[in-house]
Amino acid sequence: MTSKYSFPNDFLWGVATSSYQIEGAHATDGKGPSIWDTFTQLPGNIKNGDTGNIACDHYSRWKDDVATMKDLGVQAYRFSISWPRVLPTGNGPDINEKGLAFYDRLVDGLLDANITPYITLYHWDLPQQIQNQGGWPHRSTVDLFVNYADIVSKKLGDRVKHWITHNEPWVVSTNGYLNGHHAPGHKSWGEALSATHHLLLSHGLAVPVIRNNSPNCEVGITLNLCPAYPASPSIADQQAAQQFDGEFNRWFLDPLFRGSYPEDVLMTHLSKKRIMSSDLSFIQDGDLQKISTPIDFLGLNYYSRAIIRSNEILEEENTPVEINPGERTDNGWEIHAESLHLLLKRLTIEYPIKAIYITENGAAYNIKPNGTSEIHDESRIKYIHDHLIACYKSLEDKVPLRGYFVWTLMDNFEWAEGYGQKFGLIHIDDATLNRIPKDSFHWYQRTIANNSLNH
Ligand code: IFM
Repeated sequence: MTSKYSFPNDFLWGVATSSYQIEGAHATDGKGPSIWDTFTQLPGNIKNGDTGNIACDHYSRWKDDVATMKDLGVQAYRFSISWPRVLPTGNGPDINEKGLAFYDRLVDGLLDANITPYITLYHWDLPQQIQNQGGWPHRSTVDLFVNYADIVSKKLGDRVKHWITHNEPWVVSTNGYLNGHHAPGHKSWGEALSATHHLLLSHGLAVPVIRNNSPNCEVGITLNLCPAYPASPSIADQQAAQQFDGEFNRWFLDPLFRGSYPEDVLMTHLSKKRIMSSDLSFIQDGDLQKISTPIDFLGLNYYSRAIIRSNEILEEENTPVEINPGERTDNGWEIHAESLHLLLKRLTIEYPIKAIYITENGAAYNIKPNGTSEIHDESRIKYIHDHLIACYKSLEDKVPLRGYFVWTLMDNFEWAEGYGQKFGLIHIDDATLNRIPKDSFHWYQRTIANNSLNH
């Protein structure tokens, strides 16, 4: 029987994780400290004082986790490399061979299980020593990242053919250097803007290095994008939504795919005196050309949209204020699957993007086992189902969407929220760290097996 929602035969089904969120083993086998090891030790930074010291203990249990993914039926697994596990001080040539060997074994284990590895090089765990030297706001970090990308892609590039340079540079710069919610916890517009630029530059410079080390590979970058809609048709609300879109989305898309920063956003930064024009000297001649080196795909992390109202009356300036009208997941993010469809169409129309993967999509629902070994997370199933319909409609509209990765395989360390927000298809028992697949795991398993949504 043909289902109404049958996906193309080559559509890729996957799950995604990241190193600090699942590995644990924070000081094992020669790993150096990352900014998250430091940040989580400071009281008040993370809910309940949680840390990633043990996390899901994936470092020891990876073989079981790969077997579970094989059982799930995913064709691809997106995971990240911990930079300080490979280079304890962040810099070559002091390679921690034991750390690199862990990823070598993991890649082989995945390939043996017929699961294609998608590697993210940077998912936020910067070596602490690099932060001590200035971190992402400092230009020297660019070369250090390229050196790290070179080392990893040289080692794994014979077998790994899908590379993502960075995960969500907006989060790195905004939460890490502007509002201080994430490591390293700084609060400075100047730092946030230069961090963004250096993240993007390091991406552009790493692309040819990875291609050289990994013949016939695909390289891309993952952005978290958030479509913005005005709360009313008023000019003020429309301008506020455009400003939000500029700072959240176009500030990353334009340099990557057009080789320029959006003029309106630059003007806003200057007119609001967030930065002086002389401070923009971190943008050097030739940088934007390097940043816009053509890539093979865009990774899109989509969770929610934003409804934007201007607060011009209150503060006599047009500043976007995000409001959140609809149904929400347990961490307060509005559920709006249709916006994913519209976003995918917009990306294809406005930017020369060859291919897109949804590298993350999923929902926080903090549903616990009900005394049995079952976890009935219908709400997560509905969330993923509805977003897959958005993917399906996008494919019908000829969006070059190649695959979909659920965030995330198992409940894990959700950054400043600690272990309280649960996005996993698998529950982790707090005391034993035993894995218990949720109903959503079994539902996704059937979806993959049928390559369709009707079952
Ligand atoms: O857990 C994070 C992930 O590390 C990056 N994208 C969003 C997820 C949910 O907050």
